[in-house]
Amino acid sequence: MDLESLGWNEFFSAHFEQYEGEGLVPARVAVEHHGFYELVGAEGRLGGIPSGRLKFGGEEPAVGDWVAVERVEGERKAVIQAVLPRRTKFVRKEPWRRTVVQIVAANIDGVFLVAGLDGDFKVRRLERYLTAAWESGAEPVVVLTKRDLADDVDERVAEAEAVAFGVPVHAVSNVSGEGLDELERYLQPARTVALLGSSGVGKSTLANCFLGHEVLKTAALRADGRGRHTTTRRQLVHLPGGALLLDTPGLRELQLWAGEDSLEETFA
Ligand SMILES: Nc1nc2c(ncn2[C@@H]2O[C@H](COP(=O)(O)OP(=O)(O)OP(=O)(O)O)[C@@H](O)[C@H]2O)c(=O)[nH]1
Ligand SMILES: [Mg+2]
Repeated sequence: MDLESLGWNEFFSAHFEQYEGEGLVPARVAVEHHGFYELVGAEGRLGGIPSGRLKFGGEEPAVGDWVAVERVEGERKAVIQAVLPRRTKFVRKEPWRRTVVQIVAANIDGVFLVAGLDGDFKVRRLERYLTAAWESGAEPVVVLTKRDLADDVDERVAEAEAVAFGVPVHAVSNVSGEGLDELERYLQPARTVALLGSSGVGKSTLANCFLGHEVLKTAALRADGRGRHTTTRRQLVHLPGGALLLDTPGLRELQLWAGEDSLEETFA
């Protein structure tokens, strides 16, 4: 697989030069799960283990990152020696640790801010996602799913547009397929788009629609409100058309804006 089709470009190759002499090769982080990494590179998939240097004091790899790795001979494994600088990043704040931010998605060109039109649609929440998306450096697009379940689609789209300040808003159905063709323009070959939004809004279902079959696990929320977070790990998938989608577990909105204003609310 050529690296360009995975999003590699001059920015990363310039930063990689210093590692070439050390015999390292570049790879992209496709999956992260409790400290375990799956990487994709010129030679396909590899399991990734962070080096001691990286674990203690180095930058922690995030999904979407480009890393410099040392191949383990005879095995489909590699030791991650360094994380290349990020072009863009979508971060989440840990509400209980003000100084710690977690990288939700790295090196993304676009962000689909996904919200469902099935009754739980809140414009305020969308505003917070938009703020976080602007900070990421990636181009945001608002995707309102489950249009098949809503009877006031135009009204909801207008409400979203009113807070989106020129960010495109699309209403789609992952069930009937209506509106999905409008999203194709953002899914260009080698372009990485992250799916972000609350649990149950249909992020993984949307990804499966573009993958053409059920690759990612999806599930309805249980009636008692439990059983949320069907997706438990961040994952980069390559679409047949050449774009890369980064699926994420649902975010709790608090984690998007736990900064000064949340403190103000706490101490008001
Ligand atoms: N009617 C309807 N149902 C949808 C649509 N999109 C997704 N769903 C359903 O919504 C439920 C949740 O979808 P998921 O794709 O698992 O949601 P998710 O955003 O990935 O959720 P997490 O992984 O928990 O963050 C599933 O039962 C889907 O079948 C849609 O456009 N219309
Ligand atoms: Mg999911």
